[in-house]
Amino acid sequence: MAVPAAIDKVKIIVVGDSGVGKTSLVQRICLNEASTNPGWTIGCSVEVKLHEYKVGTPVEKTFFVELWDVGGSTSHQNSRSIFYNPVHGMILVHDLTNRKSHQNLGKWLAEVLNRDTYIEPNGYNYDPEQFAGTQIPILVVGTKADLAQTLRESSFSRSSVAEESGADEINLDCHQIKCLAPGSTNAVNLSRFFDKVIERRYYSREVLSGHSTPTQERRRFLKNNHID
Ligand SMILES: Nc1nc2c(ncn2[C@@H]2O[C@H](COP(=O)(O)OP(=O)(O)O)[C@@H](O)[C@H]2O)c(=O)[nH]1
Ligand SMILES: [Mg+2]
Repeated sequence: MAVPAAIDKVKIIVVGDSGVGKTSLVQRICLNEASTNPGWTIGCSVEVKLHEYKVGTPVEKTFFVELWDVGGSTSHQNSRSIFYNPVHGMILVHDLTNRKSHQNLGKWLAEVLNRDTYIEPNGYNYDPEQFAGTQIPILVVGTKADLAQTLRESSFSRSSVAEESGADEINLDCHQIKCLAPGSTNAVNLSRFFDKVIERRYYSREVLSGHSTPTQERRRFLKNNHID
C-alpha cells in the first residue's frame, strides 16, 4: 500500500472544568487506555489519532486528528487562548455527576469562540443566540456515566448547550474499555464528528475558495446570525 507523502491534519480543542475527565477521554480516544490517575494537566498536552475520513466510501482518506487537552484551571485562563488558534473542532467535556461542570460549558464555548478578542477574566458573556449554529463543529461529551447511573443524577437528556450550539453529544465512562468499541453508537458518533471537522476544514466551499482567518470566520458567523 502506498504511504501518503504527507497526511493532512485537523486540530480539535478539548475543554471543560478541571477534573471532568478531559485527559482520561483523550487517552481513551487516542491510546484506548485511561489511567485511573492521569495527573494534573499543566498548560496543554496533545495526543494524535489517525482517522479514516468517510471510511468505506470512495472518498475515504487518512487524516491526523490532534486532540489538544487544555488544562482547565482558572489560573491559566489568560494564557490558554494561545492554544485556540487555529481550531477546527471543539470537544466540550462535562462530568455527568457535576451539574456545575455542565453549566460552565457555555463559558468554555465562549472562551474558545472569542479567542481573538480580549475579554476580562470571568467576563465571558455566553449568549446562546450568538453561538447558535457556530461554524466550528462541536461535540459535547458527558463523562462518568458509570457514577451517574449509580447516583441516579444523570438526566441523559440532550444538554442545553448541545441544543443551542447544534452540537452532537455522547455520554460515556472513560474507564470502560468498551466505551468506544468499534461499531458502538459512541464510536460511530465520534467518528462522524471527526468527519464533520475534516469536511469543514478541507472540503467546504469557503475553504476551497481560500483560507479564512478567525476574525473573518467570526465576522461571517455574526453576519449569518444577524448580529452586528
Ligand atoms: N468513574 C469514572 N471516573 C472518571 C471518568 N473519567 C475520568 N475519571 C476520573 O476523574 C478524575 C479526573 O480525570 P482527568 O482525566 O484528570 O480530568 P481532567 O482534569 O478534565 O483532565 C480522575 O481520577 C479520573 O480517573 C469516568 O468516566 N468514570
Ligand atoms: Mg487533565
